[in-house]
Amino acid sequence: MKYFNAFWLYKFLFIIIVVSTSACGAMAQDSLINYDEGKIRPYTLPDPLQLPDGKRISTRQEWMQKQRPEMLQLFADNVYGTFPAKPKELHFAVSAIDSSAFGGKAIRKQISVFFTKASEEPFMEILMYLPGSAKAPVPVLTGLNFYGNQTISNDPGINLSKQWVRNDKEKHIENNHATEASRGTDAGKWPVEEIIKHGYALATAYYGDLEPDFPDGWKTGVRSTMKSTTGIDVDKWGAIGAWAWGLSRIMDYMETDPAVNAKQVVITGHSRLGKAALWAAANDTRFAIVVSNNSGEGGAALSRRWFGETIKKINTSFPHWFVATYKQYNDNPQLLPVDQHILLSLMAPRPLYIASAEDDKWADPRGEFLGAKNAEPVYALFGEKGLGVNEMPAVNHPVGETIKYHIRTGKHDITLYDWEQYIDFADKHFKK
Ligand code: GTR
Repeated sequence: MKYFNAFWLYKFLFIIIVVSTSACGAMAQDSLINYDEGKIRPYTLPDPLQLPDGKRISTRQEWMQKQRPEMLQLFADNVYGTFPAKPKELHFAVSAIDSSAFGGKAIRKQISVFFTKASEEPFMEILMYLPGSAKAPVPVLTGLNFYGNQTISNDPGINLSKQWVRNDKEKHIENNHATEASRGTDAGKWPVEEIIKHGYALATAYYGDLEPDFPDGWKTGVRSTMKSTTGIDVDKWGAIGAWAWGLSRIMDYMETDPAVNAKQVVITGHSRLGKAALWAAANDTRFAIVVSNNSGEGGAALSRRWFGETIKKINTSFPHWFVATYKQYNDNPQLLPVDQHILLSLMAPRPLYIASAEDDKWADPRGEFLGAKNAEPVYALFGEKGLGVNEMPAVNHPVGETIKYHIRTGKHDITLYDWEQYIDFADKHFKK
């Protein structure tokens, strides 16, 4: 009996130890995520105007010729990887044009972008709507979508994506494939008629055409399929790099379409696709205006702030998004030679809009605001005005000029309110 008791006692103690250590482990993990401003340790941001040799720059020429290329390279080496050039054999096939979309208000075009000589995979499909009434070439809003082109509208003429798509019951994505029922399931994020009404074209493509979003997605994405063409190994760039590269290929198409004004293309992106939009626009200055919606960690939010998602967390949840070097900063963001305000500075002097959502604490709204704020010195070199305030504005009160910022009420999302601000912003800067 004694032996029996001792056995159960040991077993009981063993269970307690196992349970408590795993609980502690979970607590240690959780405690890495901070939502308390008071707990943020002091940090020093790298100065965008200080050259790596310590010298400070003071002119726009020095920025463009010396500092900008250095900073872009630091982001390539430490965060997003190489950004391959336009493939020589890139070509397009406009597969369908229909001028009866939205009751004749819009012209729908679907364009296959072939990345190699062969007119087959690998390719990306652009869905485009143009205002039906436009006489002159129109400005464009462009951005990638999350679940396939057919999800952005109920328009039955949109080709159904055939690629791998993340399963989602509500969006009717089953067995990792889009179904007919998935049409229009993301239409709330894409106010097509509103965009057309304001005289803009909309161009989008499914991000999974470039790389399916899971750790092994590179095996079928452009990092693999384009390896022999670009000469760039798969580990020299990440999934965000692949998506960003696709945005530049959309831009390539815009330059060939006489119905649009390729000098007035606004690049947009929500969340992880906001990160991709920023990286694309940093590399590709053909994008005239840059919009980042709730892009958070690895997007517009400062990494040195310990609030919401962290470098460690993002690298753990999404090991395929960035290059391996980025993981070296998991526990030491202060050692990163750049921070996200410098990524935003790479947009200068182009108009830049950064947006947050009040309930989107994970993306660190204040960190996004400070990212924008700390890009101001570079914009000032060009005589361009930034936010014009030092503190975060009230919700739904956009601030700024060439750099603009808002925090809207509500959750992590891209809403009609957000699009309305971006259209106003583009109208103002394109002097429409
Ligand atoms: C989250 C991720 C964020 C953001 C978001 C999204 O899970 O942690 O960095 O990118 O996904 O893309 O919706």
